[in-house]
Amino acid sequence: MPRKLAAGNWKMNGMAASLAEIDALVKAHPSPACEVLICPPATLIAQMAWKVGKNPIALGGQDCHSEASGAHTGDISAPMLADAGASYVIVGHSERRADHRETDVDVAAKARAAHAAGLTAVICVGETEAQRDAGETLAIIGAQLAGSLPESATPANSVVAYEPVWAIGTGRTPTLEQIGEVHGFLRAELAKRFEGTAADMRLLYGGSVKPSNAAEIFAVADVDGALVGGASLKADDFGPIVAAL
Ligand code: G2H
Repeated sequence: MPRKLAAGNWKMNGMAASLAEIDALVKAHPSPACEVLICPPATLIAQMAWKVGKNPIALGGQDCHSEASGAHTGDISAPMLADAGASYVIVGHSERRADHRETDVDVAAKARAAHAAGLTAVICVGETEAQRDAGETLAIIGAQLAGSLPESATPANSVVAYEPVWAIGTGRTPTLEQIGEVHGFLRAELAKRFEGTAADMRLLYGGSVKPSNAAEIFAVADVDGALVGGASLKADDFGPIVAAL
């Protein structure tokens, strides 16, 4: 498996017509140098899995319940995502933390469920603008990381995505130095827990990644790829981001 990961988070965008983007992406994804992951709405995963076929594009959910099954109207479990063709699931995205009041404890439970279902969990952390302005960024990120990574996490079954909340969908990005500082901090924190193997865990940057800034962000130390929202919806945008990795 390639180390670099370009992950597209379609959020609540995409209907059956959007499957055409997968055809274009399959054609545009030329290189085995990086792994490509698309996390569409759950309604599209099974159809997308059929479209992707044997092409090297992984699929993921955008959230999962912490239980494998049961009376939880409207929720989707990790085994259901796996059954539909997913091999990844995003947990703890700041939009889930804000819209659904998910805590670190909730996120860890979801990641644990993902691991139990054989999925790789993409565990998101990130500070708000007020927290950054207050000089609390590393303390917040450290606490979120410690609280959101379950005991089942390993560098093989987990990916950490740093997504500053103020950079999501705003067109604003941290400086390369700020990204490097947080990613270096994440790596150092992971090294305390995964002695000798922390370098194997992939660290993604997310927040207003686009074709014009992808290459410089990917060149930052300890950035192993990106979690891309708006610019993952069209193969014409996502293709060049993949190519920049
Ligand atoms: C951050 C990102 C995808 P965008 O949420 O997870 O979205 O690239 O649109 O800022």
